[in-house]
Amino acid sequence: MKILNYIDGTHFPAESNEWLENVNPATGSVFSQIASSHKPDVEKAYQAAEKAFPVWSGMSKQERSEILLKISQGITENLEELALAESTDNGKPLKLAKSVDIPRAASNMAFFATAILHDSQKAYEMDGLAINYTQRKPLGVVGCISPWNLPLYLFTWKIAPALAAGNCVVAKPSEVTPYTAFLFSKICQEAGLPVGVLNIVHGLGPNVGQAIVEHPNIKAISFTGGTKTGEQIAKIAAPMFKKLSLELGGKNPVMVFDDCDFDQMIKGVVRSSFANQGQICLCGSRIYVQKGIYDRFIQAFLERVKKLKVGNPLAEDTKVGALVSEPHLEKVMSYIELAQEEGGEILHGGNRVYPEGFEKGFYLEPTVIAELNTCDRVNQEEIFGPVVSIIPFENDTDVLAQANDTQYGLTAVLWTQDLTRAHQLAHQLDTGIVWINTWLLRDLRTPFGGAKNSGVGREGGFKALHFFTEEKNICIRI
Ligand code: TXE
Repeated sequence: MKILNYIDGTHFPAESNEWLENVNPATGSVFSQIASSHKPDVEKAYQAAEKAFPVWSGMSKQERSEILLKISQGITENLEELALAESTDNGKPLKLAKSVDIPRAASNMAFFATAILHDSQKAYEMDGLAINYTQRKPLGVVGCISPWNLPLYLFTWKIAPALAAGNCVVAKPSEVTPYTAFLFSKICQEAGLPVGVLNIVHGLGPNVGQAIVEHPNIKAISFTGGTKTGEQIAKIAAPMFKKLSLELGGKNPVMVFDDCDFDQMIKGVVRSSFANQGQICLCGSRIYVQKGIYDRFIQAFLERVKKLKVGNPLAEDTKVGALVSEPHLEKVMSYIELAQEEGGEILHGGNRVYPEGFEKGFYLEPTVIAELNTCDRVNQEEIFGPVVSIIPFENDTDVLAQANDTQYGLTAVLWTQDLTRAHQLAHQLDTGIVWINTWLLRDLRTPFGGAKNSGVGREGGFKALHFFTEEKNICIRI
């Protein structure tokens, strides 16, 4: 199979006719070829987007909304095929792709398709002297760059608000997981999205991603990925005064207090540790447990973790699939080695798994480490795999200081029945999101993003729509 670019409503190989191999992480074998594009392909995509802009931005919101809703419906109708593609490309359990990734991609499209109909602007009256109102215009051509962990979910999370607001898009999915974006382009065609409105260019980050960021007429960049890549993007985009929305890494603390609902908490912490093989920027990788329940926690947590079945992502009972690629597996395993060098004790896991019939896949046991301190590298750097570290704590002050002690500030999770404590800590945590007695419960209207080195700006709700617009104040003398 060949994964082609989608430019000006047509599928093309890269101009250079170069290809990248696409590997199925579950089997370790190549299953498709990806167009390996470069600057000229990005330029072609930009030209198509620029040409389409007057038509798309000139349509009524209602017309745009109807097309985006058709795309959402197309995703739902093709759920089985998209879920299988996502699992094959990424290694995630098929069940997860079916229940989370693909339905969420459909919701992203539907959410912004309808949000655009309900947006409104403020007016500012000046004591009978004048009235100001605000006009919001689409920016023009914008760039969306997405990662491999939640491929279609995050791809649509960016392009849906960009398109709804009236922009045309040059988008680049991760070269590691381009399959669902390719299928998505066909859904857009069938839904009647005018040609050139969305252009998808496949290829490597430093070739395609960088060409999008460097393009002088691409007015805004919405990026989700690693913090280092975010830094490079910011360096290029800043002198051109581009708008930037950056969703970057995390090293999220989970705080478990003596007074929590123990059963709910254990289920929740297993999920926040190992969902999607721990490859979600929102996963909790530092688990702080209050001393009074530390031993009970370790016993109950390990009991559950040992039951998580690792293996073939397509099997019904698989809970932990394959990691996304061999280099990524190696990166994650290097942190397990580092943990031991730093004095950590592996309570469970730590080894590569070779399931029968899938020996060449990239599987790793869910890994639980103890005896490390917050300042150790394993507790400071993003591992982005099924690896968690458990650290005991005394009291609220102690845990708050440790939770905030990293360069990251994406999410934090509190497990406690004490509402006062929950509010007090939630207010003092330096993160963009705090979940209390839950994890990854998402309302698409809420601001989504990180503090500190976890990002710049917020996605979600009207904020995401507004990011893709230019605001104009219009003042009328009465
Ligand atoms: O991400 P990259 P990688 C973290 C995670 C992971 C690390 C590296 O810790 O181990 O980042 O992963 C494109 N200009 N996250 O290297 O490279 C790239 O092609 C423009 C956290 O896979 O940041 C892809 O489409 N674009 C994370 C996208 O950027 C460039 C999700 C993200 O890939 C580029 C993924 C460049 N110079 C990884 N270089 C999260 N926040 O959820 C690469 N890209």
